[in-house]
Amino acid sequence: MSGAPASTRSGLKIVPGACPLDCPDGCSWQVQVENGTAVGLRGTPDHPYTRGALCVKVNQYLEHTRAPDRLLHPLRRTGRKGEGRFVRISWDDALDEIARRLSEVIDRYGGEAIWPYQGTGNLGYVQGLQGRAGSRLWNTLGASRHDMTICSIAGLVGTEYTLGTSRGMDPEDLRHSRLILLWGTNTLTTSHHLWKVVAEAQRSGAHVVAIDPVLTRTARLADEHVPLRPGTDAALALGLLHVVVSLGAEDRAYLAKHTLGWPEFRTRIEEFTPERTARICGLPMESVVRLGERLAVTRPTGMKAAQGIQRHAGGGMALRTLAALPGVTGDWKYPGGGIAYSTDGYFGGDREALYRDDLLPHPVRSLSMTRLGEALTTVDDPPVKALFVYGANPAAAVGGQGAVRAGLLREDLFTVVMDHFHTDTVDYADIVLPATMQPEHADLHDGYGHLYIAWNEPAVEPPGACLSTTETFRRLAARLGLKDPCLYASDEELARELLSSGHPSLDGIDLDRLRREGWARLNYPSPFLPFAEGFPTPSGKLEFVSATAAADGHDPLCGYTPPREAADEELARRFPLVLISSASHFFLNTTFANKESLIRRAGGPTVELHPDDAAARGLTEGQEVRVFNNRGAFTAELRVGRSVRPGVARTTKGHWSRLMGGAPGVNATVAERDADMGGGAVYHDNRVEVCTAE
Ligand SMILES: Nc1nc2c(c(=O)[nH]1)N[C@H]1C(S)=C(S)[C@@H](COP(=O)(O)OP(=O)(O)OC[C@H]3O[C@@H](n4cnc5c(=O)[nH]c(N)nc54)[C@H](O)[C@@H]3O)O[C@H]1N2
Ligand SMILES: Nc1nc2c(c(=O)[nH]1)N[C@H]1C(S)=C(S)[C@@H](COP(=O)(O)OP(=O)(O)OC[C@H]3O[C@@H](n4cnc5c(=O)[nH]c(N)nc54)[C@H](O)[C@@H]3O)O[C@H]1N2
Ligand code: SF4
Ligand SMILES: [Mo]
Repeated sequence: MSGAPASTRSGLKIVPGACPLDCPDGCSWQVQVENGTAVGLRGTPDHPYTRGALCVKVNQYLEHTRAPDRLLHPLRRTGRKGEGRFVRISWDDALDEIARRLSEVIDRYGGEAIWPYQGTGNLGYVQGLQGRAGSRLWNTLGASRHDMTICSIAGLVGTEYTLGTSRGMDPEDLRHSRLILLWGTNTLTTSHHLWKVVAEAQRSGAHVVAIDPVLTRTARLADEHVPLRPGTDAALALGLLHVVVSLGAEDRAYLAKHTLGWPEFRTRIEEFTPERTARICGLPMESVVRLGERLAVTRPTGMKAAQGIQRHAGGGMALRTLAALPGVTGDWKYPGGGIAYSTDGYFGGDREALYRDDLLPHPVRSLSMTRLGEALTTVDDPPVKALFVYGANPAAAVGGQGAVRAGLLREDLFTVVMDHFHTDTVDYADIVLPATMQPEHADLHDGYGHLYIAWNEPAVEPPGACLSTTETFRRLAARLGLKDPCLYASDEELARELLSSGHPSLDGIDLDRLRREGWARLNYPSPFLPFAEGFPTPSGKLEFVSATAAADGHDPLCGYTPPREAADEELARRFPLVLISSASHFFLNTTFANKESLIRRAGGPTVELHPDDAAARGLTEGQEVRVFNNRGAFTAELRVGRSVRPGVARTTKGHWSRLMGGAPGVNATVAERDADMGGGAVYHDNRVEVCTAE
């Protein structure tokens, strides 16, 4: 197996690993090591999903690990908060100070005054987010819980009401689909390995539709682009079902046997006539009817949605209703039918064994990742007094940037930031800790867009004084005088505990095999019908009507919840444009936005307007513009083009303020407000106006 560590010529070793980044593709990779130095990196050739290719962002990852601006030593702040001036200190000094400050906070305010703020920089089960690295220590201290609301939660909660789980199709089964609906996901940019599957289906005759307010790279390669108004996807789904039902094409046998609440849902569908749907979505009526007719006759229809679509006030309901659509057409019974949102959870590892929530001395509060500014500036019971940021860059990535920065500026807030680079957030740290990068530590990964897991074997020694996340927390536990042996588990022990769940998805997979082979497909059939044995809902059926949703305060019935700002006509008079800030092709969130070669390709911040919107403001291509609303503003270079529909503006996430002379970024305009479900973020439900920059 080529994943196995092997010597290909004297002194050259191939070490199996995996990309740690927040990307559904979860690539398996191989590091070539010669004389202790990593000399090459490639996607694992025989991995069925990675297929030997990484991506434009990660192809030069080794170069990034050796970047001259990499953090190599602990630092202590010398200037005022936010100035970003530091002096080098030893690990002993750093750990002494952190242990002392955390102990003081606990004595005076209690453990909940500590907020372990973990982001998506590394998704690993050992070093990263999936395993909540550090959780055992934070639980022992009784720290506040970190509620991971920034990314996909609204859609996870929404799909779960309908299906009883947020897991759906194996995305690889889209190769069997005859009609593919890509709902608000820019596959070629955000999960390009899936495009190979889609393209395979397209070559064998499948019709591919991109449903996106923006003509993305993906939409250009699709057979059809449906540029609906932001936040109106559930209305479109209901309108398409209206056409299906008018043609009598609903799968009555499936509906009778496998669904709950069809009569009520049918009544709701009947409200969404093509005329009304077209009006809500801002589409020609014919395009609703035509797509509805295609959906009525094409089995299997496979749908892929990702996170972009659910960053609106009604984002949870959107996914809840999309997951219901294949219940009407009966698509859930065919390979290649249904919806894939996230495969998170198919890996049946024992996460609880890593988290050890039983160590909590008492129940603690949760603090929402996307409400950072509010929490730092208003929460008082107790106030947040210590913030430990790792794998995250909230000063750039979180909405309400003004409040976030005001909070981070608090002189009485003790902030530790552990990272690879001097990010916007590092500017606000009291202590900075240098973390290892992926070839330098052990980890275990799954992917949220496929059904494989991978082992990442350390390939080289860390540079400078960098330490892994796990080692940092082990040393901090010792400094705090904590005794519980579980705080000192080695990386290998953690991985073995995770893999010892006895879950059927892991039959035949253990650490020794992963080490040998690099990766494994979880034990699910292919093709895979996830609901062949019924749905894991309370009724055992797909629930158009959900008592669980009703108990949580939502409409019992799947439907359409309009976006908040995007649908606010009063607000539209002041801020006529809905701003979408989607993924950049060259950065991953804010990761890589300091990498010279990628900045060169991405350029600075841009905002794209439709020619009519630009002309109405007397704006022209290439000029510097100010994008603003009542929350904040940022400057960007104007692009004028027909990739956006009138009334929509598009920019990308990721740019760092500190590399733009301290200028605010797009998140200065984004609200700190929750979506309808799970407290999700609302990045794309954001009204702005654009004018000439002063
Ligand atoms: N290159 C690159 N890859 C990435 C990332 C990155 O930053 N860069 N980020 C990673 C992360 S963290 C995530 S969560 C995923 C996200 O993966 P995606 O969800 O695919 O990415 P986004 O760009 O956030 O949004 C996708 C599309 O949704 C559209 N959109 C916005 N609002 C709506 C709407 O209301 N309805 C519809 N139908 N479409 C809408 C946007 O125009 C955009 O083209 O990608 C991951 N992959
Ligand atoms: N306007 C707008 N903003 C958005 C979005 C949007 O669509 N629009 N998308 C949102 C989404 S989907 C997400 S997921 C969030 C992401 O927001 P964050 O979770 O804050 O992720 P990043 O901005 O990529 O920052 C991750 C940091 O972790 C560091 N890091 C990587 N690996 C490690 C490690 O092993 N240890 C340590 N200590 N550090 C590490 C990286 O260097 C980087 O600085 O951004 C959100 N922000
Ligand atoms: S960012 Fe995504 S596509 Fe690129 S190497 Fe990592 S997992 Fe693969
Ligand atoms: Mo994300």
